[in-house]
Amino acid sequence: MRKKIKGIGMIGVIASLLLMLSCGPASDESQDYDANEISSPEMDANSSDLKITANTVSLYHFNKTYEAWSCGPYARWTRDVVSGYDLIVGEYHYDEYRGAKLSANTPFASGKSFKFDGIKDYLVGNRCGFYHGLKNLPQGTVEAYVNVTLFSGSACGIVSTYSCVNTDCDTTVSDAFEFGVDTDRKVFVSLPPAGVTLKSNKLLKLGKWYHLATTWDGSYLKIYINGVLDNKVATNAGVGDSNHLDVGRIQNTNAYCKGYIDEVRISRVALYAK
Ligand SMILES: [Ca+2]
Repeated sequence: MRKKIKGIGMIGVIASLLLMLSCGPASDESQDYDANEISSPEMDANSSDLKITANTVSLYHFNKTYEAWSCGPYARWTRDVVSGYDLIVGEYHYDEYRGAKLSANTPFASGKSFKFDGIKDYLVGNRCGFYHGLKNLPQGTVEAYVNVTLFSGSACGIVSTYSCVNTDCDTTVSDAFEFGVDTDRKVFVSLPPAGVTLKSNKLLKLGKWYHLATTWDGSYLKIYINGVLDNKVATNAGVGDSNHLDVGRIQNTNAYCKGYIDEVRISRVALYAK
């Protein structure tokens, strides 16, 4: 009997160790996701990072933030490991660091994600006062790991790009690109200049991690969920030039995300083609 209990104890210790190894550091909120739901070709449970390829335009691991006085207001930003097109998290003068917070809740074994509270949290492409968006991409992929926890009156904006007419950005032109999860729990992507919108067939569950990708290849705009093609629409439209890029918000509709976003990667080719 005693031996049996001891055996169970050892199994418990081993199970705990395996759990620690597989889950990484304790999260600030429970990791409510199903590992089977995350099975994209790029999923690597032993890594905190998506990969950089020759076709990667931008990649944000969201594992760290940096702070400095060096470029105008005291700012906190997160790094684009490919192009240096960093994203500003908050500027002290303006918002007292209001904004998204690093979180240990990530589908990966280590690293961090960004937690967005659904109340004006978003990251914006800006480094030392120089805003940036995306250069024209006739073909491309935008992807991220996303865990929507709640819809608080708006969709969850994952990535949007747009152009501001003046430096204060109080006048914008139509978004060039919108990618998010709508309040009906369907993934959506829009190319407003072309008048093209696509929604997923699949309904996402709240509180679960998914790998969400949208691709455009000159023939089709597509949505992939966990690496599986979900829906597509015929269009030759691509994503045009922009001078701003937001993560966690659809700019034109102020659709702030409530949930977690990790590993945003932008590529100049359509990945996941089938
Ligand atoms: Ca990460």
